[in-house]
Amino acid sequence: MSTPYRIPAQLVVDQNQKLVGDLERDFAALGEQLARRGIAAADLLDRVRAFTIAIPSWGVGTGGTRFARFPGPGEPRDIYEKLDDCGTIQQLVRCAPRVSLHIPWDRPDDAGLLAAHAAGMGLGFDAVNSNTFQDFPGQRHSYKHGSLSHTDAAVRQQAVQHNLECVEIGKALGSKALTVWIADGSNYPGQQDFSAALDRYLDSMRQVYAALPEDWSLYLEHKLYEPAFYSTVINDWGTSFWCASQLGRKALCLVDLGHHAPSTNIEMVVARLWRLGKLGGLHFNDSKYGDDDLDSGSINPYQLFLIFNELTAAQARDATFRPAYMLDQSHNVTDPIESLMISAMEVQRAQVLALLVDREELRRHQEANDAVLALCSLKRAFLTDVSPLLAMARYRDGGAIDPVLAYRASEYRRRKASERDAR
Ligand SMILES: [Mn+2]
Repeated sequence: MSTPYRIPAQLVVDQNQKLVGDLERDFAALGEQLARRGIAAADLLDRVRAFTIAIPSWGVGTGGTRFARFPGPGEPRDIYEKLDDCGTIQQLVRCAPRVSLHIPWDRPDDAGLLAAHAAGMGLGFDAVNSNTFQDFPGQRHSYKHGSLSHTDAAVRQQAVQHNLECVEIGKALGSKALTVWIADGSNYPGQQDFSAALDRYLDSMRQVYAALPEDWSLYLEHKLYEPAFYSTVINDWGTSFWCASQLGRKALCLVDLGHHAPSTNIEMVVARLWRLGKLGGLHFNDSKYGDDDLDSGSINPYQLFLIFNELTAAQARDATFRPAYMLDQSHNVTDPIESLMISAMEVQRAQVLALLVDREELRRHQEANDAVLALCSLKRAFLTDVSPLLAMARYRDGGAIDPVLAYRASEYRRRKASERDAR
């Protein structure tokens, strides 16, 4: 097999050359604006460059709905090709250096080999994700009626074993966390004993927890509904919190933005879980109706900012608080690489905007019960255009000033189509 196409470093340099003059002027103007607010752009730039978010291995393939899937040209066919695409994302945006692996969709033949290959591309591995929500060929028991909370002990044991295998693969990859989301639930009133199902889930999770290395975290991901449409075993943050508390120190809650009812105050869920010492991480995506898995920041960037406002406030109180960030989206009509690059940058933007909030001033307005000025404090931060700061961070780190422009100029997708589709 010939060497897979990579975007030449010189192409990025040439693209940047066309844009760097304007960028430097815009960056200087933003720097002056921020200086008037007592913020040093150089300090902020360091914070921007320190921000990272994980890319899910399944995210670089075209997604689909339950109606259809429309695969694009040059889709990655295996985990190595997926890593190539993740490497391209990281090459251009410089804030996505880790890949979150899904087992068994992307189960490696040799995890050590995969880890070495990834390291050669400057990539590492984030949390591993187990899958007990569908059946795979050769699987002994079906998950049709549940997995970790199934009524049949043999099914539960199979699901536990799968999670233990994920931990083993993760160890070889250098991962430090296992994320568990289960689809267990029911479609009809009376179908499931809510309490017994929760007890069975916890009993299974205790076995998974016991196999976890000391320096690992176990992320519990809740979801309101879907694929179960009447009830779900781990349906909300309260249930997730209780389970994480029962399991122990290494068990933490993971908040996927799409896993809530449309009007849920997610920033408050984030604040609550942090206050209770159980916020482990977030899965970013955007939605309008349900778990739409649209690109982060595409529908409600204000909500994304308000979530980061809570995360930043938490970090101001506890500098050791380091939640795990991952994009968890489905790209049905766009080039996944473009969607993931833009989404990573939008999450990064929300974090920077939250850093602009004058916490001391906001606290004064809160203490004085001045609703209008408190809101103005937040809005002033949110309405700042920090694009030059994000672009400068990418430029300084060797990425692209305009990642989508550079990506299109490289004709990466067309080249991958001829490379991958010619089987
Ligand atoms: Mn998720």
